[in-house]
Amino acid sequence: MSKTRPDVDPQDDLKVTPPKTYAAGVPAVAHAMEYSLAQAGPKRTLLTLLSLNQAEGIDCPGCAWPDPKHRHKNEYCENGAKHVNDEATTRRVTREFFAEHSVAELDTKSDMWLNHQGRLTEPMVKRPGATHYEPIGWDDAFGIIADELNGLASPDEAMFYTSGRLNNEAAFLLQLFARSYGTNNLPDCSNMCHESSGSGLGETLGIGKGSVSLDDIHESDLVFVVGQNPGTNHPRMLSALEQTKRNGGRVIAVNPLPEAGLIRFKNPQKPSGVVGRGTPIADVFLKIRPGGDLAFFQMLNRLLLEAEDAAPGTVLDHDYIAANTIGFEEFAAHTRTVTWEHVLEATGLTREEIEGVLQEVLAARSVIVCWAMGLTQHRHGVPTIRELVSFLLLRGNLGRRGAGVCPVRGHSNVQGDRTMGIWERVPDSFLDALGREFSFEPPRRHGFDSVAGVRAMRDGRARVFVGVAGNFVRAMSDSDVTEAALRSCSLTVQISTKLNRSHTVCGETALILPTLGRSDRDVQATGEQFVTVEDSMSEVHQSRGRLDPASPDLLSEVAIIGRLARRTLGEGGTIPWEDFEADYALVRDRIARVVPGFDDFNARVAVPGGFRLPNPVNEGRFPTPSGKAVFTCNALDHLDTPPGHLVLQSLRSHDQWNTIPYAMNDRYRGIHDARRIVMVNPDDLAELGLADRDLVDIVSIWTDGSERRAEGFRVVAYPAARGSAASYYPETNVLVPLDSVAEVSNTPTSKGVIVRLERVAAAG
Ligand SMILES: Nc1nc2c(c(=O)[nH]1)N[C@H]1C(S)=C(S)[C@@H](COP(=O)(O)OP(=O)(O)OC[C@H]3O[C@@H](n4cnc5c(=O)[nH]c(N)nc54)[C@H](O)[C@@H]3O)O[C@H]1N2
Ligand SMILES: Nc1nc2c(c(=O)[nH]1)N[C@H]1C(S)=C(S)[C@@H](COP(=O)(O)OP(=O)(O)OC[C@H]3O[C@@H](n4cnc5c(=O)[nH]c(N)nc54)[C@H](O)[C@@H]3O)O[C@H]1N2
Ligand code: SF4
Ligand SMILES: [Mo]
Repeated sequence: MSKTRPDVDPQDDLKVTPPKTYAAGVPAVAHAMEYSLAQAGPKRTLLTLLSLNQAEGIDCPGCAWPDPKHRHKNEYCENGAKHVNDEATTRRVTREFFAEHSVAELDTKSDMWLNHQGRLTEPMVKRPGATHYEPIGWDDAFGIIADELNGLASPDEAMFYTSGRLNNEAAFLLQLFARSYGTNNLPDCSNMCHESSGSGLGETLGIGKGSVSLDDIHESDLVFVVGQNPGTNHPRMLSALEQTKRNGGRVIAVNPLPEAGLIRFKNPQKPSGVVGRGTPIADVFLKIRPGGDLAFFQMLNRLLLEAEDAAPGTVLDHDYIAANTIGFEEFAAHTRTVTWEHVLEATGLTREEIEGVLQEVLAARSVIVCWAMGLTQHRHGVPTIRELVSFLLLRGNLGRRGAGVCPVRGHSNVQGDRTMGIWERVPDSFLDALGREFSFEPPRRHGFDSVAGVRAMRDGRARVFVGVAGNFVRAMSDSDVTEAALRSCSLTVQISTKLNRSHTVCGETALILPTLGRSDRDVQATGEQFVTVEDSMSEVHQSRGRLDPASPDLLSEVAIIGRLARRTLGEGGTIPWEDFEADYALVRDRIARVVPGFDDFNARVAVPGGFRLPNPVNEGRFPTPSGKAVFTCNALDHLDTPPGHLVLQSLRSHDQWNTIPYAMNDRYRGIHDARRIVMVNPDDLAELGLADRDLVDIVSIWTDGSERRAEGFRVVAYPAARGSAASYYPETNVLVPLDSVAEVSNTPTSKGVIVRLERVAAAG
C-alpha cells in the first residue's frame, strides 16, 4: 500500500488553472531564475549559467538533447537552469544533520524535502542495528564494501546500478570493476527508460541508437513527435522544431494529453518569443488512447500499401526496399490483415484523422519519428518501435537527410553509459576487447537488469547493492516490493550528490558516498580534469566543472570506483586504477582501444564540440545477422480495459527531475500546490460517477488477481484522451506490479497500468 509521507501533498492546497497553450516565453526565464537563485545564490547561478552547454563548460545534466553547432550565449532552457542549480545549491547535509535525524525519521520525509536539504558532504555509515547514520573515513568505507564483496558466495550476489548521470570515464571504470570482480550485474536506468528502443531498433536496424542529427530535424519535411512531452522534458527540442517549421517542415504530435509545448513555443532567446505569439508547433495533433500507437502505425502501413496498390510505383521506395531490407512480403501480407475496427478501438482516433496523416506522409519527401517514454513503457513498446521502423523503411526514410529514427534520450549520458559497456547483456565482442586490453577473462553469463535485480534481492539471491548516480528505490516499479528487497540486503551503498529515498531504505549496513557533481571542479594529481558524455544524437564532447566543490571531503566518481576496485581486487593487478584516478586521459586511451568508434579519443574530444560517433544506418549498413534492415510482423495488441477502469500513465510534472520533485507545481498543465492528483477526461468522470476534485484511491489490478493501492489522490477533470488517466511518478510506482513489463525489453509498464478509482470522501 502506498505510503503517504506526512509532508507530501497537502491536497487541499490544490489549485487548478486552465492548461497552458504555449511553452517557455518569459515565465520560463522567471521560474528558472527564481529556483536557481534560491538554491545556489547569485554568484554560483551566474557561474553555472554562463558555462552551461558552452564548448569548454558544463554539459547540462538535464537531458540528452544535443547542443546546436552555433551556440548562443544562453544555450540552456528553464529546466536545464533548474537542474544545474539544484546541484550547485549552497545548502549542505552535514554530520550534524544525520545526528539530528534518525533514518526512520528521514524515511517519513517527502522526496522533495530530502532533496532540498542540499549537497552531501562526507561519507556516512549506518551500521547494523543502528538508528542513525554516522561519519566514516573513506578508507574504512571502502574496507566495509570490499569485505562484503569478497565474502559473498558468488560475485553474482552483488549488483551495480547506475543512472545516465554518470560520465563516460566513470562508467567505463565501473563496468571494468564489476567484470574484473566477476559479474555482469550492471542494471541501469535504461532498463526502465529507452530499453524498448534499444531492443526494437537493435532487432530491425542492428543498432539501438537514433540515426538523425539536429540538422536532419531542421531540414525534415515531416517530424512525428510521439509519446513525448518536449516542453518539459527536452525543452530545447522546441527550438529545433521551430527551425523545422521555419524551413517549411510540418509536425505531427501524437499524445493522450494536449501538452503545451506541442501546441505553441515562445522562444525566450528571441525577441519575437518574448513579445510575440510564438510559433505553433504541431500542425496535426492526435489525441491517442495510451497504448494505441502500435495500431496507429500498423494502419498507416496498411494505408501506404493500399496507396501503392492504387498508384503502383509512386508510394513505396521499391529500390530501397529491395537493396536494404528483408521480410517485406510477409510484413505486407500481415499488415493487410489490420482492421479499422481494431485500430479505431485501440487508438480512440477517427478514420478521417488517420487518413489525414497518410496525406501528410505522402506529401513529405523526408520523415523523422521522434519518441520517448509514451512508447517505450508499454507492454508492447518493442513491437511499436519495430512497427515505426517498418513505417520509415517503406518510403526509404532512413539514412538520408531529414529522415530517420530519433529516440529522444532522458539522462544526459544515458546513451554514453551503454556505449561504455554499462549493460547486463553486452555483446561478446565488447567482452573480448575488454579482456584483451586488461588481460583478464570477463564473465560471460548475462547479469540482472533492474527488474531481475529486484527479484534476486527479494529472493535472497543478491545481497549487496551498489547504486551510482540514481535513486533506484523510487525509480523502480512496485515500490513496496522494491523497498523490501533493498532492506533485505546485507549492504547497500549509494554514490550520490544529494539525499534521496535510496538513503533511507537501507540494507543491514548502509553507506552514503558523496561525490562531485557535473558542475564541480575536478582536480586530481596531474591537474584539473574534464569528463566526456554522449548525447541523444551520438555527439561525444567534454564537460568541465567550474564551481568550488560542495565540500573538501568529496571524491570524484572515477576516484571512488578506482579506490573501491583497488581495495576489493587488491593492489598490483593488470589495471592501473591509481594512474586512471590521477589522469582521466589515460582512461580515455583505454576506451579508445576497447570501444568501437573512439579511435584517437583524446585528440578528437579536445576539439570544441567534440565529434559524432558513426551510425552504420547512415552509411547504408545494417549490422543485423542478415546485414539488412528487417520488416517485422507484429501481433495486434492494445490495452483492453474492463468496464469501469482506465489506463493510467505515470509521468513527470514540469517541476521535477525524475524521482525528485523540485516544487509542487505543474505549470503547463495548470496544476498548482499538489502532486497527489489524477487527471481524467470529464466525460469519463461522468460515466464513472465521479466529480472534479473528488478524493480517490487509485487501485491497480494484476493478472493474478492481486491489487495495489495508492491512497488519497484528488481527481482533476482534464482534456485527456478518453479512457485514460495520468498521475505523477514516483508516487504511483507502487501501482506497477514488478512482473508487469514490456515484452523483450523487460521495462516496467509505467505508462499502461489498468486501474479503477475508488472514491474515499465527498468532494471538498
Ligand atoms: N524537466 C525534466 N526533464 C527530463 C526529465 C525530468 O524528469 N524532468 N527526465 C529525463 C528522462 S530520464 C527521460 S526518460 C525523459 C522523459 O521524457 P518524456 O517521455 O517526455 O517524459 P514523461 O513525463 O514520462 O512523458 C511521457 C509523454 O508521453 C505521453 N504518453 C503517455 N502514454 C502514451 C501513449 O501510449 N502514447 C503516446 N503517443 N503518448 C503517450 C504522455 O502524455 C507524456 O506527454 O525526460 C528527460 N528530461
Ligand atoms: N512510474 C514511473 N517510473 C519511472 C519512470 C516513469 O516515467 N514512470 N521513468 C523511468 C526513467 S525514464 C528513469 S531514467 C528512471 C530514473 O531513475 P534514476 O536515474 O535512478 O533516478 P534520478 O531521479 O535520476 O536520480 C536522482 C539522484 O541522482 C543523484 N545524482 C544526481 N547527479 C549526480 C551525479 O552527478 N553523480 C552522482 N553520483 N549522483 C548524482 C542524486 O543523489 C539524486 O538524488 O526512473 C524510471 N521510473
Ligand atoms: S534541453 Fe535538456 S540538455 Fe538542453 S538545456 Fe534544457 S535540460 Fe539541459
Ligand atoms: Mo529516463
